Amino acid sequence: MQSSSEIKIYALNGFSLKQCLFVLLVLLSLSSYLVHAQSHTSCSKHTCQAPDCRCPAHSIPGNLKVDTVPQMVLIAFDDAVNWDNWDFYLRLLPPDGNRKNPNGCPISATFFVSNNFTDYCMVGKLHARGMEIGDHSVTHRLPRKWWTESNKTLMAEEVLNQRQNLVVKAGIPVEDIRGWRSPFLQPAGNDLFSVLYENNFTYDATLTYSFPKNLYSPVLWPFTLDFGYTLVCNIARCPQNFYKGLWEIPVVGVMDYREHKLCAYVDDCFNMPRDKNDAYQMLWKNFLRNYRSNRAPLYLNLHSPWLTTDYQLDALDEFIQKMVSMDDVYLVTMSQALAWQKDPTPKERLADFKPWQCHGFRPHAEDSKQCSFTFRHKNAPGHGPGTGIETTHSRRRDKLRNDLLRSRQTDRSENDSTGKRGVINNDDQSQTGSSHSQPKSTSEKDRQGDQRHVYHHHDHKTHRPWFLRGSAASLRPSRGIAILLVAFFIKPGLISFIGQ
Ligand SMILES: *[C@@H]1O[C@H](CO)[C@@H](O)[C@H](O)[C@H]1NC(C)=O
Ligand SMILES: *[C@@H]1O[C@H](CO)[C@@H](O)[C@H](O)[C@H]1NC(C)=O
Ligand SMILES: *[C@@H]1O[C@H](CO)[C@@H](O)[C@H](O)[C@H]1NC(C)=O
Ligand SMILES: CC(=O)N[C@H]1CO[C@H](CO)[C@@H](O)[C@@H]1O
Repeated sequence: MQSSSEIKIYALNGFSLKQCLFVLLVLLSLSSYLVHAQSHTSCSKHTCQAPDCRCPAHSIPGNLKVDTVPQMVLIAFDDAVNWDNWDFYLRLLPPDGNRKNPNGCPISATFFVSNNFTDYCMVGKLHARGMEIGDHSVTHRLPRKWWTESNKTLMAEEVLNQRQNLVVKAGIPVEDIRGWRSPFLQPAGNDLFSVLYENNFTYDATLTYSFPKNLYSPVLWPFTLDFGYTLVCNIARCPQNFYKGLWEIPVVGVMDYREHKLCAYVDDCFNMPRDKNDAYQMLWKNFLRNYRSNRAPLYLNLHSPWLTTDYQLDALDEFIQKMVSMDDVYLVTMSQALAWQKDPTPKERLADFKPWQCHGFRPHAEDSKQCSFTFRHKNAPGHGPGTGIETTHSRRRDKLRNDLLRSRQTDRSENDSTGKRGVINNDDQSQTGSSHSQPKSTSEKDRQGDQRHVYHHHDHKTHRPWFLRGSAASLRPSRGIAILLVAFFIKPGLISFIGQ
């Protein structure tokens, strides 16, 4: 009977341990019911069903077995398209279509095109060769803060006027312009997402996601915003309202070649690759992470200036060649990835998968149409370095770069007071997509190095305790019942065990 004195220690003011335990268990199960009562407004397999709704998750769409899932690789270039980067695109995505996916169709990629310095004739040619063209704003203006503080009217101008530019100047059908990415990966909350939603955009590709932390964890699949954005808001302002059927293709970082830090953009790593092998290994290891875990799409976001370093261009070229040689890897556009996700098709049946067919591809589309290019090729006769065009262009570019650095410094001091820093780096280094960036001076590099991190904002939704956050964490009534049942079953045994 010595243990009964121990029991008294735990019992409170006249309540027996039995009663305490029972009350505790009842409370527990009650709370899980309450959580569920809220959850008609949260994402779960009951409230959100394929094909048009998807909660943020790692699980494979359609519950396919992992080795039947085609590994999608989503290469996306941001900013202006012009002579500064045209040759890179020709090399990586050859116009004769001889780089093919396993279904026999040419590989493709996505371009988020902003207006300033863009040659729309080139954009039209990319589109004719099966590339997806997305909307990346008219002005891509500085400072970055402008985008955070923007209102719906201003966002509508940026989004819709640029879509109109792409339609009118590049001759792209409006229904082919389905995606948006904000400059500097800087969202503007509901002021942005309501514009996208009301104007028939299919997806946004702006919101940064600061996981996975290493090269072994599975990667997030694209999801919809039917129940708002429930993940940690890495760069505020994230959308808070619900946008039924609007997809989010998250910006998931790639791990740098030292496996040390995540980079939002391939070209924006704290540890820049030192040679071709570093660059290739970085791409390859990140590929393997997806390929060997849940085969979520590999998101490779970059700016063309990264390719002005020859070994980086060579590495990406070799990487694409490697991808093309694998029989279960597909380089597709973002819209094609979403089409697959709505209709998850095992790789054996992809030959007939409609959204990945190639009837839209027109080989050598750039031969059929003569463009009068806005920005001359750096090697074009009479327009080499030192000509009027080049110097105006370079001066403008240098000014932009300085503005960008200044704005980052402003941002930084403003934000130091929060004391919180995120993992993903959202610096958008290039306004123009220039190929002439000189190797960075040490001081510039240092300054950038200082600003590797962006600020870790949490919106009010994420102030919920960790176990209630995200889609996977919502408790369901089944769990409440389970707790109650367990309570009733073990109660006599438990009490008698302790009580003896
Ligand atoms: C971009 O173009 C717009 C309109 O042509 C112009 O007003 C603006 O100054 C340009 N922005 C930059 C950063 O060059
Ligand atoms: C948005 O901001 C602009 C510039 O600050 C202002 O002129 C306009 O009235 C604002 N629109 C709304 C709807 O607040
Ligand atoms: C959006 O698409 C639907 C059908 O595809 C069409 O009826 C509607 O007019 C479109 N709305 C806008 C704003 O383009
Ligand atoms: C350390 C630092 O510079 N903190 C600044 C952060 O921003 C606020 C205003 O937004 C300044 O008052 C702080 O001095």
